Amino acid sequence: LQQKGCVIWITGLSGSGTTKMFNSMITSGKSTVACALTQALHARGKLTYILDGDNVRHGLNCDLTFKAEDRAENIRRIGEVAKLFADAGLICIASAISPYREDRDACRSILPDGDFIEVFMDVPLCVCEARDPKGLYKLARAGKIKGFTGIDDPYEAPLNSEIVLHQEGEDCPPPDAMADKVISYLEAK
Ligand code: GGZ
Repeated sequence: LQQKGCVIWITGLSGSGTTKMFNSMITSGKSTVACALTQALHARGKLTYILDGDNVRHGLNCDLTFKAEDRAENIRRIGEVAKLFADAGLICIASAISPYREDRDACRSILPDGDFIEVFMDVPLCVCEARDPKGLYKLARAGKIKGFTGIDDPYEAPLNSEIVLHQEGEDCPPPDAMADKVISYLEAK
């Protein structure tokens, strides 16, 4: 197997990748971009594994809440598992809100230089909230979900991520186009 492992870390608000097509909402958040990316990598013969915060919280991390210390532990575990996959030579795509810079940087620090590629889904809160694919922002505004990222819990935007995927309102690029941007970065490296 001739493949060098690495971790592609996708961070951003909940609903930060939802796209609107033909007047209907398609939820293509961090997870959908992760899927598009994995397909594009498979087409190039690369082995990948997706670690999705929302999914991992059903199993490995089912003991964790959304309090700051539990989010930190969620991210720490995802980071450690991602490192194991990278050690095994896979491209591990981790997708989680990962709202704290310190937690993301800790995941970066356990990997060799250059092997942690941070992808920031840079979407304004108002856009995510307007899209609200799962109705969670509405519930958070109504006080039915406490400590929701962006509403009454912080999101610390990356300062130096390797890749920034911008999306604004109607101009949201489809997940494939976003995946292509990541692929171009990897090829250039
Ligand atoms: C943020 C929450 C919360 C709170 C439930 N805050 O968009 P989604 O719905 O499908 O994905 C979100 C997911 C976030 O899990 P992560 O493991 O990525 O979070 S973190 O990295 O901060 O640990 C969202 C849903 O869970 N969700 N409650 N309070 N998102």
